[in-house]
Amino acid sequence: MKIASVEISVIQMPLKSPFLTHLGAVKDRVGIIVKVTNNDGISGFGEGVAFSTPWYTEETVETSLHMLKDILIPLLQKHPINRPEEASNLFSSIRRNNMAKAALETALWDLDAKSHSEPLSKMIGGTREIIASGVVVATDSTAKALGQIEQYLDEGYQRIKVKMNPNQDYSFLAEIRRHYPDLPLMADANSAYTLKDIDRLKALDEFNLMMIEQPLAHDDIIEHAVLQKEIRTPICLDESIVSFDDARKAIEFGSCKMINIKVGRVGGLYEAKRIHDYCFERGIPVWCGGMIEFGISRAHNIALATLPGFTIPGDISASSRFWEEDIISPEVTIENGYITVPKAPGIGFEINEKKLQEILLSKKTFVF
Ligand code: OSB
Ligand code: MG
Repeated sequence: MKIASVEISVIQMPLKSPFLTHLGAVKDRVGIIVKVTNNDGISGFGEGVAFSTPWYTEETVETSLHMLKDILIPLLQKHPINRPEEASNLFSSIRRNNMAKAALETALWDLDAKSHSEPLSKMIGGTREIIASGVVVATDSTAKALGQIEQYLDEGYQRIKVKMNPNQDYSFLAEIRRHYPDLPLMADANSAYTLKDIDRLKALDEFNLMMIEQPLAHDDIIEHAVLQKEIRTPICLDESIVSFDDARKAIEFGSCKMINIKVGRVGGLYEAKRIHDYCFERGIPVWCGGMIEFGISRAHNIALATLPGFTIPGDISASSRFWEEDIISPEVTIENGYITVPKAPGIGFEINEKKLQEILLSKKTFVF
């Protein structure tokens, strides 16, 4: 890959409505766009998905920018690579900072797929032409949640995920189930519980949830295995899985029965695919998580979710879920509950340069 330049843009856009979890509210999304251009003038795009504050993982927009500008881009300048698969190994000399790594790595994948005139989904071994779409309801009242669920089901979403915590669990889920007894429903706790809450979590078994996502500590694997033995509802891990080895250990240990794979959280598409392959061989279902992202990351998620082990609808919703106008063209849309996988080379979406310009905070170019 003969890289000519890397351009880092920081953008900011308000969400249509605040995204509420027990850890705080996201109202405005700041994001990082990485554009890697080769000597033939072909560009690949990636997106940094860290938040402005470290509420979900330890990374932030600022730490990602530091890693990209001062560590990862200089590393790539010094050690040219031939294939995007090599980026993961090159970056392994740097501990963690997975979202920064993924921002650059995914841009290299897009560039490589475009320079081979191949869709990214095909390049990584994807087999689906359409992918099932799910959506997240993240609000603080049962009435608002019911209203949003109704709207999203009208729009065709196949599965609803709700945010849950000790102030919003049993009676909240009971009310949703009263209205929608057969709805494919799951709940994400973002680490709101401890092992002291075993009985409380056991009581939720009656709601036939598809899974409970990340009930215990963000970095735990051991106590989730204890909890999983006590509850019937499958546990899905999100925050706890930041690498292939975490996934392997969690499965060997019985800490979860499914995994939410996020490209940013695990450091890129290569690691995401390794986790997928491991789970697929063992019959462990995986699904693609979301990061309240802009269209570029969403496009990478669509490509990832075409792999055969992604058997559960992910948090890959339409551009309109969060944005008045997205930064890609066409925008991601849902039809009968599915997203059509683009056939154009790379991520298969064009950049909406006008929108990108409108929400741009800063830009820096690194010439190779
Ligand atoms: O825990 O999966 C999560 C959003 C931001 C950070 C963490 C999470 C989420 C979501 C929604 O649940 C993701 C989305 O729809 O983009
Ligand atoms: Mg989650």
